[in-house]
Amino acid sequence: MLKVHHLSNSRSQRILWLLEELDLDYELVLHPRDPVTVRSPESLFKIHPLGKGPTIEHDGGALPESGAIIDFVTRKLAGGRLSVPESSPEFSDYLFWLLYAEGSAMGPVVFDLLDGMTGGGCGEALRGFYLNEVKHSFDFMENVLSRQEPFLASGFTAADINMTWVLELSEPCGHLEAHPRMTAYLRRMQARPAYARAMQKGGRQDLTMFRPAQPLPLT
Ligand SMILES: N[C@@H](CCC(=O)N[C@@H](CS)C(=O)NCC(=O)O)C(=O)O
Repeated sequence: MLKVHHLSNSRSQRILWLLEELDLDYELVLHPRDPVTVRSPESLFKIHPLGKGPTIEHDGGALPESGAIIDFVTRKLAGGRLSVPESSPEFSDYLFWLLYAEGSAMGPVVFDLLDGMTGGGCGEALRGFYLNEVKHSFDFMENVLSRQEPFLASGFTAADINMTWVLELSEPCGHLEAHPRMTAYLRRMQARPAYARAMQKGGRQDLTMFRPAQPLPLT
């Protein structure tokens, strides 16, 4: 059976949401974050050398990386449901949004998060660069969502699941404040019944923990 390794309060929540949307059976293994460093516990490194959430196990192999997991699950375990076939005119758009989430959109947001977590560890030059990247990327997404919603005109896909986490993580950093379409989209995604079921299984999500009052001892 498919096993999902979920790091508490993390983007592995999106894999639970995907599986709930697809109504697939899975075994959930919860890995609580280290309470001091908020990083992965040792138990995740026993599953895969990268020690990241999400990681899945299937047929004796371990697979990390959200986009790879989503593609694997939709195509191999769900007969293509919630993905887009090569024959569709939306195939390239689907691939773009599925991979843009972690390939480009997330990077600058994570820099901002790390800057906050380390009490300004990024420094002025890097801060200017990543904030500009966040603005450029978020204005682009806002523009797309003002023409169509969700990200593919034909309807909800697994790419929305990958994209939603980017927006969720961005919200406590204030990046959605000037982006009303993205905020409305996020609320609609969070209102899906499968999202609520996944939340119940994955445990409470509190992303404000990435805005600590004191700098964290990041390792
Ligand atoms: N691009 C990867 C990123 C994986 C990743 O960095 N996951 C975070 C969870 S939000 C993690 O494992 N953090 C704990 C750590 O690195 O110690 C994906 O989408 O799966």
